[in-house]
Parts: sequence; C-alpha cells; structure tokens
Amino acid sequence: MKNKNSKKENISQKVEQLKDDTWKVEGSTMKTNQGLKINDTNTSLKSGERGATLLEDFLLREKITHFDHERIPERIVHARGSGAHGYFELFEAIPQYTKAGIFNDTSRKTPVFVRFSTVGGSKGSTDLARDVRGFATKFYTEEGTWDLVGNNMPIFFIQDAMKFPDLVHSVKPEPNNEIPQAASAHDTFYDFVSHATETLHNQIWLMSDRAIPRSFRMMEGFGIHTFRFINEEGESHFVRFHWKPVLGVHSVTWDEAVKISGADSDFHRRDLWEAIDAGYFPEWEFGVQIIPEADEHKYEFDLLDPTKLIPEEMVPVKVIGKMTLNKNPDNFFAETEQVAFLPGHIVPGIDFTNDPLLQGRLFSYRDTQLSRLGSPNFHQIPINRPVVKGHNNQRDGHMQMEIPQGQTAYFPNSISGGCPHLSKMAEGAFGSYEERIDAKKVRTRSESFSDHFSQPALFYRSLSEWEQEHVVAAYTFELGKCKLDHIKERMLYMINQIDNDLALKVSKGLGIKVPKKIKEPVNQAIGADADVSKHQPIAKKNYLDKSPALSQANTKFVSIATRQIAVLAADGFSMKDLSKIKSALEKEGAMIKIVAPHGGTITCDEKMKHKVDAAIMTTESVLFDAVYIPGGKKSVKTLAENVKYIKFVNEAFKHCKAIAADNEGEEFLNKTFVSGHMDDKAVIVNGKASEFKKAIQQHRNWDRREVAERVPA
Ligand code: HDD
Repeated sequence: MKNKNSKKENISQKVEQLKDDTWKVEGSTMKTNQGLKINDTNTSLKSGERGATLLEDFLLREKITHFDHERIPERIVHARGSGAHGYFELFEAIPQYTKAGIFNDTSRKTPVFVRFSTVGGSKGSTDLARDVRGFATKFYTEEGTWDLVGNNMPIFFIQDAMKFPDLVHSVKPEPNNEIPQAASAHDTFYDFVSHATETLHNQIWLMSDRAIPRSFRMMEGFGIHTFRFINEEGESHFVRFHWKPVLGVHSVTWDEAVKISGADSDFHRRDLWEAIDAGYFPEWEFGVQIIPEADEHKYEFDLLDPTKLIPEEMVPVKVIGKMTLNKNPDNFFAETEQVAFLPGHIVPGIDFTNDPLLQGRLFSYRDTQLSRLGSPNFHQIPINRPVVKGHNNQRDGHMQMEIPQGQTAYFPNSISGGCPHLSKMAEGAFGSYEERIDAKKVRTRSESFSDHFSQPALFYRSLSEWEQEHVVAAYTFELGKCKLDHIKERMLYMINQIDNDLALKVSKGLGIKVPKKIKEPVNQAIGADADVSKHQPIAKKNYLDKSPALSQANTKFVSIATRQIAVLAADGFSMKDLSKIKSALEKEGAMIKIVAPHGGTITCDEKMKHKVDAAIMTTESVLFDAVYIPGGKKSVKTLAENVKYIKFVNEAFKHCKAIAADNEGEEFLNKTFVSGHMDDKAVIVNGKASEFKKAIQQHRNWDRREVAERVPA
C-alpha cells in the first residue's frame, strides 16, 4: 500500500488546476488586499501615542473587517469532516450497463475529492461520536462532475425527504438547552424514531460497531439509493454503489470511543492526514450491484426504498475499480469546508430513480450551498470547479469570478452566432431517462414501503456474537440516557419487533419490562387524514436467514499497515528486543512509537539514544492498536513504578488488543491484569515477531471479552 514514489505521477488534473489558485507563505511580501506593501501590522493609527484610534486607519479596518467575516455557517448536518484528494481507476469497462465515460475508459485516472464526516455534531465536535459517517466523493470526470454523496451504512433512517428536518431536529442537541452535543442518546431522538418505525433499520446499524469506526480508512461506503445506469442504446439498469476498504472494516469499542474523545478528539482526522502524509494511501474498491429493469418487482422489498439494502448474497457486488487518496488538502477552509456536494450532480450514463428520499435531496443540497457559501457562483470556488470548462448564459450574482465577454447572455441568439451552442446527444449531451409515468398526483406512500422489521432483524441475525453484544450494550446505554420512561418503553416494544432476545437483554439493563402492547399505533408518521391501518408496518418476514457480508467478523484481516504500536520503554531497555519487533513490524507498515516516562530521548542498554515519540503523560492506551514491552531490567523497573503504565496495559487488555513482551518485559506484565491470562492468543511472551504481527492483523481478540470486561479500567 505504501506508494510514496508514485506520489508525483499521480498528481491529478484537478490538483494541477488548483495550483493556479494556490500560493506559498514562504518568500512572500506582506501587502494589503490592494497590493500596498505593509510596514506595521501590529499597531493602529492613533491621535498621539496615548490617544484614540483614527477611523482613517484603513490598514486596521481591512484587517479587522476580514477577520470579522472569516466564518461561514457550518453545514446543518455533517458539519465536522475531513477531506483528501485522490484518483479513481477503472479495471473493467461496463458499456453493457452505462455509457458514462468514467465506467468505460480503463486508461483514465479520474481525479476525486472525498470528504468524510460525522452527521450530528458541530464542526468542533469529537470524531468518535456514535454516529453515521458521511462518505462523499466528487469525481471530476471528463464529461463533468459526478458527486456520489453517501454514508458508511447502506441504508437511511427515513423513506421520504419530507421527514428529514424532523429526523435532524430530533437528533441534534435539544433546542431549549443545546444538550447533548454529537450524541443520539437523548429523549428527542428516541421519541421521534420510536414513532417512525421505518427508522429502525438505520437505528440498529447505529447501535452496531459501524457507528464507531477505527478509522475513515477502514469503513465501507454506500451510495444507498438505487440509481440508474443508462447505456448507449438508452437501456436502463438499476444500480447501487459500494466502496470496500482494502484494509477491511474495523471499529473501536464504545469504552475506547468515550476515552479517545477526551484523549484526541481529532483521532480520525489525524489518522487520515498522517496516513496520507506518510505515503500510506487509503484505498477502496468500487463495486456495483446491478439489477435489470425486468427484476424491479422481484424482491421482497422495494428497490426505491432507501431503508432497505440489497443483500450481497442476493445480488453480488461486482468490483470494477479502485479509489486511492494520495494528497492532503493544502488549506482546510478553501477545500474541505468549501467543497459542495450535490446528489444532483450526475453525468451522462447515470440517472436518478423515483426514490422519494433521493428526489428531495436533489432540491436540498443546492439550496443549502446558497446559505452556506452565500452565492449561486459556488461552482466557481476552486475545489468545486469541474475540470472541463463550461459556458452558459447564467450571469452575475455575488462573487462572480469570471468575466464573460460579449453582448449576449440569452439563447437563442444571432448576435453571438447562437453561442454558447447546444450539443447533440451523439456529442455526449445529457438527457434524462425517458421513464414512462402514468399516475395520479398523490401525497401518500406506497404499501411496498411498509416492511420495517425484516431487515433490522436480518442485520441482527447476521452479526457475530460479539457484535450482537455490542448492539445490546449500545441500546442499553443510549436508552439508559433517556429520561422519559414512556419513550424507553416504546423503544423496547419496537426492538421486540426486531428480535425478542435483543429486547429482553436491553430491558434487563434498563430495568423496564418489554411492553406487550403500546397505546398508540406504532407508526405515527402519517398524515392526519390517512388510513392509519394502511400505514402500520407489516409483520417481520424472513427471506434470507443471514447475510454474512453484513458482519465485520467476515471482513479482511490482511494487513498491519499504519497500525499504531506503543513501545513502553525507559532508560536501559533492551535494544535487541526492540530491534527484533521494530524491523519486523515496520517492514509491514506498522507505526512504532516509543512511549517513555518523559519527552526527549531515552538510552537503551547498548548506550544509544532513542527519540521518544510520546511522554506517558501526554498519551493514552486507546490511541494505539497494540502494545509491546521490551526487556531491560532498569527499564522495566521504571515502568513498574509508574501506575500509568500499568493502566496503559490494562486498558489495552480490556480492549482486546494484542500485547507482546520479551524477557524482563514479562515481569512487568505480571504486575498488570494480564498476569494469569498469559495463554491468551493475543498475548505473546518471548514469542516470534510474526506471532505478534498475526495478532495485530486480527484487530482484536474477541474471545477474551468476558475476562476483559472484568478489567477495572
Ligand atoms: Fe444529506 C449533507 C449524506 C439524506 C440534506 N448529506 C450531507 C453530507 C453527506 C450526506 C455525506 C455531507 C457532504 C459533505 O461532506 O459536504 N444525506 C446523505 C445521505 C442521505 C442523506 C447518504 C440519504 C441517503 N440529506 C438527506 C436528505 C436531505 C439532506 C433527505 C434533505 C432533504 N445533507 C443535506 C443538506 C447537507 C447534507 C442539508 C448539509 C450540508 C450540505 O448538504 O452540503 O443539504
């Protein structure tokens, strides 16, 4: 995966284009925005040394005015995010399905910009919130920009865009006291979702480990909606889009998430930045699930329903390409903050379906950019500019950056020779799929959207035991944070529709019985005049017993690249021990960090100085994937005298991580909770580096979890 040398050749057309708008601080002269050289930027113009400041001071006014306006409204959802540049490569052309250039030309490297995000929290909130993660990709294709604005979960909470403001208002901090920040664990969220049964599927994903990823680089991505592919013959196929991380799908535990939020709330942002900076470029395979038009009604669920996934066991994901992120942004605000994703940005060969959530999104995203970026010219901001130059008769508006010449700004015209002229379809113009529609105008929902329990149940059934335990714990935590008992009861009733065992376990934690009945109809998300019975969810079905693809237990465990390994060491540590582990693990791309009693350097038993990566008081066990304790009598004695080292190892054990020690390092382990558990398969004492590597590669030893729970850390 390490790809440092090819960094240059992979600089994309988009990155080249951005160079025109990029400047370096180094070597520049300070001037005003009008180009005047500045002599003093620290002192204002005054009437006498101790006198009042003069209104005349345009240097002061320019500096302060700009500062006063440096902030723009944060995104109403997905406010906190991190972005990176990269490229998309196609392995297999699919002209039988789509005429989109990006899916036909295997020689292309299409530039991309990706923004990952949490959903509910403000711009400064923690990366480790229990939340859905946004996964938005801008493809700068030769036929125009295509935005795939997805999440790390394959389904969404609601079926109709009309309910989006209610969903978001319920999960955001409560309006009276703006509490809690970046958390769904409160009354208003569960009040809303327990009245809208369609939310149950996304909700149970939110309770799973998917909501607390180890890294953005270790998450899947999904376009969620069913889209259309259109080929040269004008034929349509339904398609769902998938991103599959080359590193596999991995998560942290909730206990770690809580602690990481305090130790390093930029954990995911830093992880992405550092991996790219070190030349370990994150990669995702790109896959499609294709469904012929004739199969539209073949399934037990409606393809237009965004709360349903299409199990991979029913329609396999065909991998056709790969995305690599290889460049960090130069400026967070200019690129990551100002990038504007619109699901309405599509290219010829891709089209929408009538998914009512997608249809509403087509309106919302352009609208929100107008208030966020303040102008209909937001497409002219460098990060948003397509790599193909385009012209039309749209003119003026705030912050117009271009100078269109000529007398005309209308079509048709004769004065400018009919220009900008139109393109023929054969020249690659966009045309909407000519879908046949013969229907009444109605404000209702199709009965085919009424199955709200089957897929949450399928998801829960498909999880491994340890994943199911995490769902139980998450529901118990979240509902335990709610204050109102009637909301907890209604939620227990809903969870019971998914799975009785799950409901009973959560009910035990809450100390509240699972109600057999609730007073009001379960789904109240319907119009006042609607026939209530028609809008109640139908009974749970079982059309697939399990979908192994949904469980993280079945992900890839292939690499230790970029895994953070803490080496607990002090003066006198064994150089031989460290060298053995360091060379073996670094060869595989792991990051070895010396955690010492102080900053600066420490001296090994061979009297050589080694740079300390972190002083123990500045770091925490939760920021690492594995721990190693080399031998060295003096070193181990120093560690044993510092209780924070004991806590460090205990926590790593609690979180089921790999722990290794050599020689005197074993004595140190004996002072921790690990003693008595030396036979654990991810505890390697005086073993081979390859055994430690294998344990790290497994991410966690979940077999340890019962013992791990007893660690008082
Ligand atoms: Fe949305 C942002 C993903 C439904 C309205 N959404 C936003 C972002 C992502 C998603 C990843 C952040 C993009 C970025 O990084 O700038 N949203 C989704 C997915 C959905 C979804 C996967 C369902 C399948 N969204 C959705 C609906 C509506 C919106 C139904 C409104 C009707 N979303 C917005 C928005 C945002 C946004 C208010 C806030 C900032 C922005 O658009 O640019 O317009």
